[in-house]
Amino acid sequence: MFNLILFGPPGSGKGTQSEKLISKYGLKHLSTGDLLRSEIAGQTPLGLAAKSFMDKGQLVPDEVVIEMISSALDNNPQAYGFLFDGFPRTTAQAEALDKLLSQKGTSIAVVLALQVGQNELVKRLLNRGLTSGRSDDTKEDVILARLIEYEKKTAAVADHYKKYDKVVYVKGEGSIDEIFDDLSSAIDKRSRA
Ligand code: B4P
Repeated sequence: MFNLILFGPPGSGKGTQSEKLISKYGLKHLSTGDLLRSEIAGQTPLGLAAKSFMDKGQLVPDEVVIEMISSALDNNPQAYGFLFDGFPRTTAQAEALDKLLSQKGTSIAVVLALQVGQNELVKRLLNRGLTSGRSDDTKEDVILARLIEYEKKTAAVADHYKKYDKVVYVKGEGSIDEIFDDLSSAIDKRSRA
């Protein structure tokens, strides 16, 4: 199996690049943001609980997202590999993911960390908010809260994987195709290693 994490702050291009990478590398896309939004659309109890956090720009509690990922892994036994998008977002989630993968006899091959400046992130998210229908993209205070959550709780996930020499930084500003080429080269190098 080849498993990778696409990592970066909100608006760094994780969702955008994931779509292209899964089709090139035949990976199963697991986006906790998408899974949570589909629970909200289905008005499930999990979705209703998650919405109150997401609307404020806060992270959803670890146990909720870990359980969602655990089920998604169990439901895809034939996958060649997984692309994790927006997960893990805390050190506890990273430790839980490592454990779940090791129980399946596999691990994370590489963490691709997209680097984008804060002004560009805010601009992209507000711009997406014009058309996405996502309430967490329309209010600047909610966007700033998401960026603060990222610095406070998520940035440490890169430190967790640096201990195992798994993090590759990729510039996340420029054209979508240029960034995709850089991500692809990083994957090709790691999959040959
Ligand atoms: P997510 O759905 O993961 O969303 P995101 O981080 O906001 O966006 P992403 O990074 O994927 O967006 P993209 O850059 O592709 O999370 C939403 C919320 O769900 C979180 O705030 C949290 O509450 C909750 N949540 C999710 N996972 C969780 C977890 N594991 N634990 C706890 N809570 C969790 O796109 C942004 C925009 O930039 C797009 O409009 C795109 O077109 C544009 N763009 C992309 N690349 C560009 C480029 N190169 N140049 C210009 N624009 C670009």
